[in-house]
Order: sequence, then structure tokens, then C-alpha cells
Amino acid sequence: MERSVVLIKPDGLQRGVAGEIIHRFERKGLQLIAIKMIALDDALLDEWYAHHKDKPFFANLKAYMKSYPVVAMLWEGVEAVATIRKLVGVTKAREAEPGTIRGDFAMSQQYNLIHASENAEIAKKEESLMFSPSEVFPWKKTDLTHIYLDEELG
Ligand code: FUP
Repeated sequence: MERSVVLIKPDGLQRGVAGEIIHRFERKGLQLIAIKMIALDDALLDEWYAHHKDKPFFANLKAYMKSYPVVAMLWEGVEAVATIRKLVGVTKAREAEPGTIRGDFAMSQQYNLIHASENAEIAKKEESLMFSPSEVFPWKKTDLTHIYLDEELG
């Protein structure tokens, strides 16, 4: 099983799509193992977006991510990172495929509703930045055998 960190960004909260996003992931068969609301600060954002720190949009990005709280979640599933990235769509929301979250509900490159871990290594870093172990609940999902083949579960 793989884990992916998802943030419903400030515009996602303002636009009222938090429930829609959670609904889509649940229906897909992914498992929610952590969820909380948090106000992001500079220290966390500097680490979170370290790969963007020299980009011209970095200051705006940080200000936006601090403007309202975010909903932080940890989702689990087989190949969850790539699966969730597909459900989310490309960064520039107006070019995102219809059927994706950004494709269906957003227009902007910055106000694109949602963050999802880019790869498995980054997902681990984001999980440790965002959640303490006591905030993570790896509960037994009893319908996994209807979602995956035994060999897919390993
Ligand atoms: P994504 O992985 O799709 O969330 O996108 P990136 O990690 O490349 O970018 C993170 C965030 O930076 C985006 F969600 C929005 C912001 N961004 C801009 O504001 N302008 C850009 O040109 C690229 C990214």
C-alpha cells in the first residue's frame, strides 16, 4: 500500500468542494487514514515548496496558502500517489482534463483547489511534515478484497 498527502487548498474550502473531493477519493476505493484542518505557516511552506523557492510565483504561492486554512489528508491505496495525481489533473486547471477535479471545478494555475504528493518519496516527506504518528489511523478496511485482487494487495 502507498500513501499520498492531499491538501484541499484555501480556494478549495472557499469554493465548497471539500466534500466533493473526499467523495471522489472514497468512491474510487482509496482509504482515508488521516484528516485535519490546519493553518499553514512560513516554516512549513518553505519546506513544503522548497523546490519552488526560487520561482517568481513563490511569494504569491505562500501568501495564498496562508490566506485561509487547508484540509490536510492522508489517503492510502495500491499506487495511490499516481492514481490520485490522475484524479486531480494538471497544475494549470483550465487545461486539466474534464473528469479530473481541477478539470471540473477550477480555471487557474494558482487557484487549482488541491495539492497531491508528486511521487512516493515526496509523499513520505510530506506525511512526516504534516502528521504526527498519533494523527494517522491505519484502520482495517473490510472491503479491500472487493476493490483489489489478492495479488495486487501483495
Ligand atoms: P502540482 O504538483 O500540480 O500541485 O503543481 P506544482 O508542484 O508544480 O506547483 C505547486 C503550486 O504552485 C501550484 F499548485 C500552484 C503554484 N504554481 C503557480 O502559482 N504558478 C506556476 O507557474 C506553477 C505553480
